[in-house]
Amino acid sequence: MGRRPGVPWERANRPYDRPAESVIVLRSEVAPPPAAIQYRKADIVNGTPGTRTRVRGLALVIAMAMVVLTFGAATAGAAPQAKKKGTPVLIVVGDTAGTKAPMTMTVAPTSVPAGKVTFTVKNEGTVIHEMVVLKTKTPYTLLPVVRNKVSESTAVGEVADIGKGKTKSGTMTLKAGSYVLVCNLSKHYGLGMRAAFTVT
Ligand SMILES: [Cu+2]
Repeated sequence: MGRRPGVPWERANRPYDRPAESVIVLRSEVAPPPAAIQYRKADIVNGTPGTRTRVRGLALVIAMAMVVLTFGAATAGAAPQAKKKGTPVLIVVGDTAGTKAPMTMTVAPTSVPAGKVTFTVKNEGTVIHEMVVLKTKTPYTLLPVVRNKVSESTAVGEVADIGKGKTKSGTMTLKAGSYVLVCNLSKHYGLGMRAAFTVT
């Protein structure tokens, strides 16, 4: 540092004697703060440190709520179709040699609440079968048989003509009471295609 003529050495070289502009230039030359500090500053601008994380968490909750609402709406939209079906009851009918051997009919469950009931009948036999719903208090093994069949005067519904190896469904509205399920093709009732059923 050379001494300028006319200016005392101390004054020419003391920093606080520089114009304000010089001070600003000097500040801009200062290295930027480390990245970690910049991030913290950014967080503080948005609120307290950690706010960003909370904001992201809230966004996730809202997104999940929207998914649930969308799913709910879809379910509600499908509701009318679901209403067509009733309490499910699975019936399996079977035979091993047509009318030359005993036949079977299994029902599950054997009791359902009053209202719509959807019977799904699976034919595991070798010939065609059917499933008729009779409302009667007569025990299921004691229905009178006339010309190889029982009376269908109290029938409230049926799942007709289920081919060998086929499965067919039918929905009907049932009141509380005692019922008998039968296959009323010639001789089938007598060979064992009958079951008790209760609606409560
Ligand atoms: Cu049958």
